[in-house]
Formats: sequence, C-alpha cells, structure tokens
Amino acid sequence: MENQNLELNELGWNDWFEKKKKCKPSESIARVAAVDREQLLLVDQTGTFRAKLAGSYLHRHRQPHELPCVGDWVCLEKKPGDDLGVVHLMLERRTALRRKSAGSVIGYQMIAANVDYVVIVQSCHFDFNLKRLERYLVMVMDGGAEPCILLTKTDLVNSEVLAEQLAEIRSAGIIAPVVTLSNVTREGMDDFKRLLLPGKTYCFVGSSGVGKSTLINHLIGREKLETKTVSGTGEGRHTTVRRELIRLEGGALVIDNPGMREFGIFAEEGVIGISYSDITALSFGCRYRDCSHTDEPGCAVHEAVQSGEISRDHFENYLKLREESRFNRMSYAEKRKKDRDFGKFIKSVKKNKYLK
Ligand SMILES: Nc1nc2c(ncn2[C@@H]2O[C@H](COP(=O)(O)OP(=O)(O)OP(=O)(O)O)[C@@H](O)[C@H]2O)c(=O)[nH]1
Ligand SMILES: [Mg+2]
Ligand SMILES: [Zn+2]
Repeated sequence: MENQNLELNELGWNDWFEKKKKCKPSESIARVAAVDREQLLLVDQTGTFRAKLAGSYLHRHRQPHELPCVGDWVCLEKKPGDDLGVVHLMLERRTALRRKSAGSVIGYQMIAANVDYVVIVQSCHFDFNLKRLERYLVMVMDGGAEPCILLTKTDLVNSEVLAEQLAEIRSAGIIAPVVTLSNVTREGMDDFKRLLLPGKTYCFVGSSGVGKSTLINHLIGREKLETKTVSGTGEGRHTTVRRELIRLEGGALVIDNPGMREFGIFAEEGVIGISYSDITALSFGCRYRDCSHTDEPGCAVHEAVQSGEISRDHFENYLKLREESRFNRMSYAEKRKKDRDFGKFIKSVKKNKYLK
C-alpha cells in the first residue's frame, strides 16, 4: 500500500478492535498488508514498512493459523531510526477466512483476517458451479464475513445462459447479493464499484483464471497486479501467488488471492455449518478431513462432547439436522430407494430369530 497519512479507521480499524486492543504503551498498532516469507509488510498512519515477528512470539505460537496473515492487526515496537519493526502481539480476529490445510489431516490455513466481505468470483463461462459456490458460502459464513457473489466474463455467454445461472443460484435458496460483470466490455463494473464501501475490507476468492486480478487492476485504475496474458505460457498455473491488501481510491480495501484449486469444507450442509459453527470449528481438529463425527478415531467433536465442552443435546440435534438435510437433498428416486431399503431392513429385523 502506497498511501501515506491514513487514519487507522481508513485501514479498517473500528470500535471492536479498540476494545480488544492489548498493546503496551511503548507499542503501536499496524495492519498486515502482506506476508513475505519471514517478513511482514505493515501499514499504519505513517505509511508502509517492514517488520518481523519477535522471537518470543514465535516461541509461543507454533500453529500456522496463530501467525499473522494479511488483514491482521498487530502490536509492534519500532524505534525511530529502526527500519524493521518487531511484532509482539496479534490482535483477536473479528473474522477469519480459512481453509483446511491441503494434505494435512489437522490444522487449517488462514487465507485472510478481518475481512468484512468475501467476493466469491466465478466465471459464467465454463466455471459456474453451484455446489462449489455453496462450499465457498459455508467457508465465508463459518469465518464470520459477509458473502457477495460475482459472475465474471459475461461477454462470453449469451443472456439466457446468464439468466439460467442466476435462477439456479436463487432456486438453491442462496440469498447473498449477486453481481455480474465483464472485465472486457466493462458492463456491470459501475454497479460492482458501488458495492465497495470505504474502510471495509473485501477479499476476492475463486478459481484460477476467473478474472480476479484483472478486475482489481480495473478498480485500481492501472496494471498493478499480474494477470494471465492471452499468449502466456504456464497454462493451468496460478498467476497470482501473493496476497496483498490494497487501498482503492474510493477508500475500500481489497485483497487479491491466488485461485483456489482445492479447499476443505467441513459442513457441506450450508445452514448446519452456520447454526452449529462451534461444531464446524471443532471439526478442524478431527483426524480425518471427511470425519462424520460418529465413530472415527481422533474425532475432536466427539472428544468435546465427552468432556462436556459441547452439550450432548446440541450434538444430537446437529446429527439429526444433518440427516434431515441429506434426506431433503436426495432425489425422489433416491428417497424411494431408501424407503424400500428401510422396509427390507425392518423385514430382516423381524425375521431375525435372535430378536424374538
Ligand atoms: N473475456 C473475458 N476475459 C476476461 C475477463 N476477466 C478476465 N479475463 C481474462 O481471463 C484471464 C485470467 O484473468 P486473471 O485476472 O489473471 O484471473 P485470476 O482470477 O486473477 O487468476 P489467478 O490469479 O490465477 O487466480 C486473463 O487473460 C484475462 O484477460 C472477462 O470479463 N471477460
Ligand atoms: Mg490473479
Ligand atoms: Zn470428527
């Protein structure tokens, strides 16, 4: 971020953080604009500068998600003349956009912190996928941010295709705002710009190549971010590899992201993930990525029920709701089959001589 002399609230600071602030008198506050290997790029009222994490911080925080990521607020020490600040504390996160670590069975990976809105980008040209959209929505709401759906590349499909996709979104019961635009004809661009509020943080997520960086470049008004060139080699590679907090002229703060190829979602069943976010959060700790929390070893949810951290009633309601929503999503044919199977099951139980 190149801007100078901004108030902290222009960088996203608000009362919520003010109440959580635990800095020492000698420390100041800054926001993480980017993370580059061992160094942090921070931004505060004075501008941007580099910082490192204090050794004691690293010693106390060993989990990847405990380390500051783009969007985090930190307390740091920086003496006049020092060119490198030293970060001593990370403030509690108001929202967290995170995914299960790829390849790892435990732990999760932070995408961005303290994001107000997540813009879920899909291209209406060969990328639109309702199931994937639902998984993104769960991820967003699980982390406490507001979702906004954006369909790009409208110049490449006819209006019927686009209308069909919009209808599909609505008939799936998704109520998040939906915007459509073309980065080529710029149709829809002004409507999208109107959604961006000063001092709010917007994180862009979606598959590689859907036009996230192209759009952000349009918003900035110049080619700051690298985008895939038409003649570019390296097809299938992610063009964006770095996340950086950028302040737009209008005052909104945006974070670009590399395209996401795979990300773990715990509660496929949208609503359940939201009403039972405690269970969703705990499932980060389950040994298996697709843990059903019924009888798998290393199940963090089961452990929480055992220890009383989660009430058994709450857990049983969760299981019941999950079953119901699975049943509701089944097709008519599947339901008929399930009923038949259940009938057979009852018969076999009745036949079972050990039960008589
Ligand atoms: N026709 C058309 N092409 C677009 C549009 N938006 C982006 N593109 C093109 O799509 C390609 C990929 O765009 P990027 O902005 O690099 O995509 P990205 O989402 O940032 O991709 P990653 O950084 O890999 O995640 C580029 O060649 C863009 O010119 C659009 O609205 N219409
Ligand atoms: Mg990009
Ligand atoms: Zn589990």
